[in-house]
Amino acid sequence: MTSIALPTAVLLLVGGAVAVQSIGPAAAAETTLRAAAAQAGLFFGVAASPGRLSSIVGQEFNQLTPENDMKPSTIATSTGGLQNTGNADTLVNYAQTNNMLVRGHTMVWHSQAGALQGANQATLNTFIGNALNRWGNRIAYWDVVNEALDDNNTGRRRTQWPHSLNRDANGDGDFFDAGDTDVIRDSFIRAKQVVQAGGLTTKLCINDYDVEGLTVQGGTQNRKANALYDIVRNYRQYIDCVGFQAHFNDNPNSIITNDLQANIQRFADLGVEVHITELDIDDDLSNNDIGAGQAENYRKVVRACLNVAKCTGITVWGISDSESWRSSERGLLFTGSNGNYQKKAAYTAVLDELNKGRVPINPTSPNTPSSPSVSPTVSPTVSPTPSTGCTATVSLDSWTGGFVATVTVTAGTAPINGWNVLLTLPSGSTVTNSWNATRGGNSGAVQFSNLSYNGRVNTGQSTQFGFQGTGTATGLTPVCTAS
Ligand code: 9MR
Repeated sequence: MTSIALPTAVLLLVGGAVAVQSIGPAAAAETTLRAAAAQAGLFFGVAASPGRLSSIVGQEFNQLTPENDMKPSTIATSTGGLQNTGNADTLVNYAQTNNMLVRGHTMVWHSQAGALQGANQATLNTFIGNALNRWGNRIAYWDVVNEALDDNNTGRRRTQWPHSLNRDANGDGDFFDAGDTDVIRDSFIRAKQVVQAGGLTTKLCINDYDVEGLTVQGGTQNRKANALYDIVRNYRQYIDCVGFQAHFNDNPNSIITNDLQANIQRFADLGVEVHITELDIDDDLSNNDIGAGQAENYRKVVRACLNVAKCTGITVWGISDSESWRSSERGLLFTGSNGNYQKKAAYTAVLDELNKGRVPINPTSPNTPSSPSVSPTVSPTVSPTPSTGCTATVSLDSWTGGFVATVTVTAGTAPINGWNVLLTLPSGSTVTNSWNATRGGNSGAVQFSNLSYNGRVNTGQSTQFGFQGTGTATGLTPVCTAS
């Protein structure tokens, strides 16, 4: 007798209408990181060099980043040509044989620039073209620009080469205007041209560290993350993906915060893929907002990515603790060396979390009570308020005790040159952080105005700003005034 397995169907009564929700059988738990990640719809990768290509690499991971072998210090000549590509080729070939994606790392970077150090934009462009064309579609993602932003949460660009090429023509404090020179913009424009000319599918990424949370230790806003957000927003047509390096350690700007998921989400909302690109977590993370052991911290990071559909991959920065660039922090998933590796508790936690998939499991678990990294509810609200020249709508990501609001400002029947949005928060709610707007006030009636680069909005077009807060923000009725 033949038996046919049917998917289970449940009938739900929703607002008087009957909806059918089909529930497939629970997916079987996978036993490798790559299989569990693939089942959840993302890649799980590792950084490696040719000397570290033991069998575990192909067994456990489905993405590979050359840890050092594609850096300009290894492969660039002073005129933007290529040299010494042997190790890079070995890694790309290994990845192909083992069905792994490759992330090229990296092109435009102040560090490890080798013969390219001090080059002008034309030479950088030559190198960008050569590097992209050398491996073509065998590289799925390239870090075109790496670590462009200053340390210590200043929110400023670095000033050393290659950013010393930058010019702020009108002196307004940013490099986004047509008359400005911006090595980030020009490098991405070049990369995009090469991709389009060659019909490549390679995606172009910007990568940085200390950009992971909306806030840093103590709840201070993460200006570096905000600056990266502004860059991606302004150059969205050239940038396909954003890498959060995620080297989590005791530096106050490098801790894991509860708003990691909200930050991933705001970048995803720009339409780019987000990746965790260089993950390692100090096993003694004492200044940690989340405050848990290493395995639990790994779990939180993986969950934050899984909960955002456009977070499409996680890469750990090495296989084992002792072979890591930060061996004393024991930040990786395995111990051991030279191909003889042992799984740590962190490995088991990552595998388990990946196996839960993208849908948050047990969102009311006491382990995850009020964290924005778990089960946000998305509830769009529309402004009913008529306004002069513009309208504003609010979309909310809420969790118990907090929220992130994204406000869309739309010009009416004429272009506007500036805008002002007034919102009245419920009593007890406080804004802790905002981006893409200047803000007056933190509670009660809070006023947001455009910055220099996003005041001009053409007829029917929109721009967005956002803010994060504690408490609730349901039922907001924004009043938009154009200038
Ligand atoms: O892990 C890399 C280490 O082997 C190199 O000595 C070091 C040189 O700068 O670069 C390390 O990788 C870095 C990566 O390229 C960019 N983000 C920070 C990584 C850790 O320093």
